[in-house]
Amino acid sequence: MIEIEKEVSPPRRALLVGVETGREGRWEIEDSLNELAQLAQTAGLETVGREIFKRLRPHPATYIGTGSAKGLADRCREAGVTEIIFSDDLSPAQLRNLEDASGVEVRDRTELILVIFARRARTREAKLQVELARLEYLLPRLGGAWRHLSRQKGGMMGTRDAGEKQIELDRRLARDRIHSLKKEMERVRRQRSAQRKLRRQTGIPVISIIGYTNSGKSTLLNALTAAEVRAEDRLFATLDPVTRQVELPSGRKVLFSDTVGFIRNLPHHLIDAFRSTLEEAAEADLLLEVLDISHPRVRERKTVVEEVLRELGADRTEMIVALNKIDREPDPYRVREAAGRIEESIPISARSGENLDLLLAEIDRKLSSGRRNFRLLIPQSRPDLVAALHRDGRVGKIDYHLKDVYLEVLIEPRALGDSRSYILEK
Ligand SMILES: Nc1nc2c(ncn2[C@@H]2O[C@H](COP(=O)(O)OP(=O)(O)OP(=O)(O)O)[C@@H](O)[C@H]2O)c(=O)[nH]1
Ligand SMILES: [Mg+2]
Repeated sequence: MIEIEKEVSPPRRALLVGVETGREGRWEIEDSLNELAQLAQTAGLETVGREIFKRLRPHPATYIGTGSAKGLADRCREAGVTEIIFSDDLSPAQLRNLEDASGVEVRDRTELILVIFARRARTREAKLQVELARLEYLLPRLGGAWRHLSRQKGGMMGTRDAGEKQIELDRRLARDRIHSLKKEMERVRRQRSAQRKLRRQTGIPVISIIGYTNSGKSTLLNALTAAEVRAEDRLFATLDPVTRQVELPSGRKVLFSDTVGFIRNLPHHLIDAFRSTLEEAAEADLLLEVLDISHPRVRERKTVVEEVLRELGADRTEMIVALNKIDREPDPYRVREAAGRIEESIPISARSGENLDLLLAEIDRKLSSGRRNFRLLIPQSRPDLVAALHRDGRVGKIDYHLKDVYLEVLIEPRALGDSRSYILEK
């Protein structure tokens, strides 16, 4: 059968491997290994060492070169390593060759992220998405296990054929499953888009909290709404979207939604599989990006977020940036510098609650900027419309007549809904 559930169970000792091509700086490789170590920890692995190899171009068979692969094998034996994690993506052949050379399991970063997602998925939708992503990742890699088998029985007539046949069978099964998962995801996508439409009709604006993983999105949602979303010092603590209602200072009600975080080089299989979740985030009325200002690579992370948004077609949605974790940043100059450089940004601490009032006021202002004054004459038979105008707009004047209600309201045109038919011309 196809091995979908290749879980990591502790204690397992990992060696992290990065390759420096000379095109990136020393810093960059250190950073990506730091992030890889965090991913490994999240997956329940103990990191026992790091190796950085220098290579201008990846070696087609072993990525790091044959000599280095031998060195790596020695290092694994010395340190009692049970698996090697590569910071770059490896081809199926490179994976196999490196496993042969080292005698331990080899994974690349994409697979590690997939393992974490699989562990974190709680809802049926998230589980479907993860399964789809993993199968798509595994499909070209099917065959490794059978290669071992045919070699063990080497020389026996026909086993090679039997192995090949089994690979073909596995591939077909995987493809069938991918097909049915895709169909199911399409259904989920349609459902979500129908729900979004309904929500639009209620006129309550949706604000999506987005940002790099571990930047503090869930902590912020918790601070704003007393929601109890799991927030922890791990990568991808949140996979399933959570939405909560909040009242802004003006009395306007909005929905905040918190969802899966972004990461540098987000594996493509995951972007595709999580499209319905990510689209939900991207189609908000307003994006609230949370940036961890205490992280040394703030700029790069902001760029990553922008790239993912572009990919989702959401790069033109209005955005406010929360520069989070100011309680942890000892250098006030750095915060001021970032606030000056990044448009529409507000320094906050989701943990201490500092400046959350400013953030809410800014969101209020941003949402109100599209408001206009309307004069309306609503029939008494439609108290629902009058209630909606009170909820979504600011009612300046109201007069009850025999059959109608006269109102002057400051409201966004798109929030008018059915009231649109009762606008009084000048
Ligand atoms: N010092 C400090 N820590 C914070 C702040 N906000 C969040 N954190 C911590 O940062 C870590 C990550 O917070 P989360 O809210 O889980 O981050 P997230 O963006 O939801 O992360 P994912 O769901 O994994 O993408 C947790 O340990 C939080 O306690 C803050 O303002 N100050
Ligand atoms: Mg979270």
